[in-house]
Amino acid sequence: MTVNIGVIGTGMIGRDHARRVNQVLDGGRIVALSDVDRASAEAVRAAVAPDATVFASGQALIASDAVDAVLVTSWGATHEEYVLAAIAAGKPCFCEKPLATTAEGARRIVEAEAAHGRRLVQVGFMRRYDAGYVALKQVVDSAIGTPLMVHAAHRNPTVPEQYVTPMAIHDTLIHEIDVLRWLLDDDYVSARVIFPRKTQHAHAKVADPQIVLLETARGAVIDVEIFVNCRYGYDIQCEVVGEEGIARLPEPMAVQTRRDARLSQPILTDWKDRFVAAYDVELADFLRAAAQGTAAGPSSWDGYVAAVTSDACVAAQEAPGTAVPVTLPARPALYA
Ligand code: NAD
Ligand code: ISE
Repeated sequence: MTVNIGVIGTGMIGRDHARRVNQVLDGGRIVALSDVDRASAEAVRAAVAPDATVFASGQALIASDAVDAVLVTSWGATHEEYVLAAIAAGKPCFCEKPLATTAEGARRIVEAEAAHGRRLVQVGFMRRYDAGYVALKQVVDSAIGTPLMVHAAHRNPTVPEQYVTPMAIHDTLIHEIDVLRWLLDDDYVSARVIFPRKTQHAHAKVADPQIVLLETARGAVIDVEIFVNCRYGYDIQCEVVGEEGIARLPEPMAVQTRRDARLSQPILTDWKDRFVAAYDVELADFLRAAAQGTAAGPSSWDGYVAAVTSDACVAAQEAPGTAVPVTLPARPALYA
């Protein structure tokens, strides 16, 4: 079966996902596009989806009988209304991170989906589909004993002017918040933030770097360095320290060169390249489940937990060094 897909938000990642559905993956085709900037949707139609209709609004796209399933790739603050509309229409919906920009918003989505009684939402936490993280999880689950600590880093070469201090959590750390919880199969109980000396390369509105300390229900302690003006590349690091050994996320494949008395290896600079294969696998999973009228992979509940944890981390930014509790209600049966 071919799933007819509508894309809401045709910026950087919406365009890339539209390309992926039409040119890389089997099982789906882009039939509808919408963006508040209509010219952007028209440009994506011309570039990668010539058969698509451009809709004047995301709501009209979701309501269209031509659309079986929806990709929400607009700005984070607009995700909630589109995901709720997709659930109300009973259509599978892939939503880029964050599921919602507030925990209450994410909670409303969880409640709507739970009331619907069947999973319809997949959140775009693509790292769970990355071959390196999947391999790391197999080792963590079987070969290094009880996990005690995680040392992680999320480094971007640079960020735009509109990137402000809380975005280090909502926009950037949110990937670690999800993937480390999945990796350890554990939940968070508290968050702390420490600000080292600020890099001269960060603009005025972002404190950079930051260190976030997360404590889990089973007592593991995680430190994540977020450094979004590191200059040298896009670099994701993760090391799990267990009772019996240590496991490390593999580096992306790269050719080593020996020349002029140097051993060297390139480092990626763009997040799109670092997780390109994972984006393919996550969307393939979405298309497979959508063909059955449902959703798989990271759920609304995972999006909600990430939102609650993000809020605690932002509160912790405001009181550096203080442990802020992460408190979750009981998990609805749909997400057991
Ligand atoms: P972008 O600014 O390039 O594109 C967003 C698009 O949404 C723009 O074209 C904008 O006009 C449109 N838009 C804004 N409000 C809208 C609305 N109400 N209805 C319809 N369209 C609207 O941003 P981006 O980098 O593509 O990011 C989009 C989303 O994807 C964000 O939530 C971001 O966090 C997420 N993202 C995820 C990853 C990942 O690694 N998983 C990477 C990048 C971005
Ligand atoms: C961006 O939105 C992403 O999701 C990238 O994966 C992340 O590395 C980057 O920091 C975010 O800005």
